[in-house]
Amino acid sequence: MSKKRKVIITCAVTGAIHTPSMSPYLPITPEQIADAAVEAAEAGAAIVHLHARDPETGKPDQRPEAFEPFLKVIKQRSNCVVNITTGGAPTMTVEERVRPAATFKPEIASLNMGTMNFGLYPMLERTKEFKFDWERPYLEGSRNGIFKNTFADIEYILKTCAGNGTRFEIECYDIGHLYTLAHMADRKIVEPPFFIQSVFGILGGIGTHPEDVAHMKRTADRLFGNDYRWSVLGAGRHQLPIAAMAAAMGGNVRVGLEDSLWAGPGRLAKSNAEQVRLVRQILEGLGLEIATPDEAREILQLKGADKVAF
Ligand code: KMH
Ligand code: ZN
Repeated sequence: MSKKRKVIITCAVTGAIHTPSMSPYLPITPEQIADAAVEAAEAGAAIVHLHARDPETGKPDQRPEAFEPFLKVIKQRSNCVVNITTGGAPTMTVEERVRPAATFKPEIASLNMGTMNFGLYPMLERTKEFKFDWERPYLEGSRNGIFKNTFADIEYILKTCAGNGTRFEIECYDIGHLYTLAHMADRKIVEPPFFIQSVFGILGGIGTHPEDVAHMKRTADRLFGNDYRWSVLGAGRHQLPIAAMAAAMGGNVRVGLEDSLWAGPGRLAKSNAEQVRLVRQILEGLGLEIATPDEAREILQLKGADKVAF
């Protein structure tokens, strides 16, 4: 009998898209980020994808010192795979962005595969009152800003982390990003198996239509064959529909308050774990089993939690 497929759930607990005034449940402090990650893992997430924030203002903070307090706690309390962002926020330089992953040498770090528009400003319509001065200009600034990930930036991140044994969550927001990965793979700058996180529904990237999901998978199949593991995330209200589609097509899934604040129409998720439980229901309803952290390590060929620097 063939081995049953296990689905990897990633939970991205806070990110840099949403701002504190949008939801009281968005984790901000190191304690909140650690608790959110551990609870998500207990609910079934094999991987936690982590950003840090200034505990006073909630502003994205990419200093290694901002990550250190929660990394240690998560490692003590959970066997989950820790994934550190190198995306940070679109307002940061690539040198700032890579520092936490270069310092702490995690099992996984994120890697964004192209420069793009990254429109956060439509969320200004929804939130009228902001608690902190930085929130409105941050969202407004996305009208004229870019998320810069040039070929040189991508190589810089890969080379800075080379030798650390860190593998990558390769975030592809459009079809061209898959071709950029194929180019880097041809040059042997990045090694398979590739963990491709297809991102649907960011304003500036591919949309959320089932044809978009199918096209992304078809293209990745054609370019990478058996050399990749596919995961998806849908932004905002598309989170669970995209997860359901991809799970039915053989994919892995990412949830978390980084990508969506919602647990249902008009209903804010009260925690990251709530979203993990919701996606788990879908997976189990489809007759699928979820991967433990150690199973995720085997599937993605990760180095192990004993080889990180935190
Ligand atoms: N929130 C995702 C759409 C990163 O951390 O490298 C983008 C992201 C980027 O996860
Ligand atoms: Zn992220």
